[in-house]
Amino acid sequence: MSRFEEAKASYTQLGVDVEAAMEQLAQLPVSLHCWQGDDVKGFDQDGPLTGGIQTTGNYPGAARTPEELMADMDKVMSLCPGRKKLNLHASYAIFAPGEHVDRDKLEPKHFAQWVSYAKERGIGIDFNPTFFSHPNIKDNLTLSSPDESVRSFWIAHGKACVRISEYFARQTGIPCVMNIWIGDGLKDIPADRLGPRQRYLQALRAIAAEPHDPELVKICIESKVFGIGMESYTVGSGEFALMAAATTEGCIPLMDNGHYHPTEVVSDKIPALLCFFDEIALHITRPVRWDSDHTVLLDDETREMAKEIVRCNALDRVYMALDYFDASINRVASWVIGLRSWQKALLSALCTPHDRLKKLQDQGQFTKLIVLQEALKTMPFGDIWQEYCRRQGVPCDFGWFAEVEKYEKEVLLAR
Ligand code: RNT
Ligand code: ZN
Repeated sequence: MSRFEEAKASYTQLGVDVEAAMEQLAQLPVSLHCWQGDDVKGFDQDGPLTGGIQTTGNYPGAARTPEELMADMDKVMSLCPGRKKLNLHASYAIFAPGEHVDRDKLEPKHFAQWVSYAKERGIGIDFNPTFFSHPNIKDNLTLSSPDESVRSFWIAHGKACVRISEYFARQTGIPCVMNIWIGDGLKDIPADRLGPRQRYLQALRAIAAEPHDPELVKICIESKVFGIGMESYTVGSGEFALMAAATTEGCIPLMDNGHYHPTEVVSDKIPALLCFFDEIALHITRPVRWDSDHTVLLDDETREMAKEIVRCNALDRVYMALDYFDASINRVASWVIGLRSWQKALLSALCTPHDRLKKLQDQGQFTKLIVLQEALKTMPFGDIWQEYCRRQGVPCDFGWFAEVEKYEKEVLLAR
């Protein structure tokens, strides 16, 4: 018997159908964030990354143009199993030579090249209005600014993005998840915590009221605990974003697992929100002590999040997107490590006998439960993963990096 056949037999004994697991995983789209390739710079402005987030590191080879970014993403997708989706930010608009429009005036045509890219590869597109890295951020505020002209500029941006999202969905035939994250906040002690939140809520509802088909455009709101330079107060806090999503028609909460206090875990929040929302969305990242956006790995919390999605039977209710940016290592490798890690976490979750484990919990057999949970940790999962990669036509864990090294030498270092 091959190693795979042997491993499969061990799983069968546990009541796990690995063939079904692999088939199911192959259908699940994971959204690949375009911003890992260029340190979240985008193409619509030359300034630095500002507005509460920061990339660290200066590894050579960052993408400078849409062509370079597209080529890098192709390399990533060729090295990762599973279905993908493209996750774009509005700042990645592609203008005709000499053309430039501000963010409140963006139109579908500015993303036509991305649509062609997605269509040629048979993938959907997710979208994000870009409320950072822009001169119209006044005192670190956008949608919550007390300045009416600032606020209306950003509301117009949000509305333009709803229209562009619907265009993506219609063109690709796949619904578009549009996520709103604003870095709005204050460095020091606030004098008014309520006003900015009321303005943000009103602005969010104005954006969500832009006419759209709710089956095609899924508007999300992402919370955060704090941002760089905004340490004392975040307008879009956890409670705010959750309640805003709950009370705004067609709005979905998005949890980024880097956006909570260090001992809070999103894995525990997933089933909590699934009690109330038909659909939820995730940004999968790796926080190290804070929202550091390290490359996603197959670590305990990554695995636990995947387990929750699977055992809540919520694979069709959770939109999964990667969100991190590491400029300290090869960016293409970072992307591949993260996407493959999440795929592994999902496959491992799909190869877990959840019914059996749940039953032990419900029967109060806690000793047996912990014994089985520990035994599962050393099951021959690697052989299942290896077979999955083989069937998907991508290299194994020991094989893919050679291709990235070659790509670095031939393409990235020539930039
Ligand atoms: C920032 C948020 C947000 C961004 C992207 C680029 O802390 O996580 O989702 O990372 O929109
Ligand atoms: Zn995020």
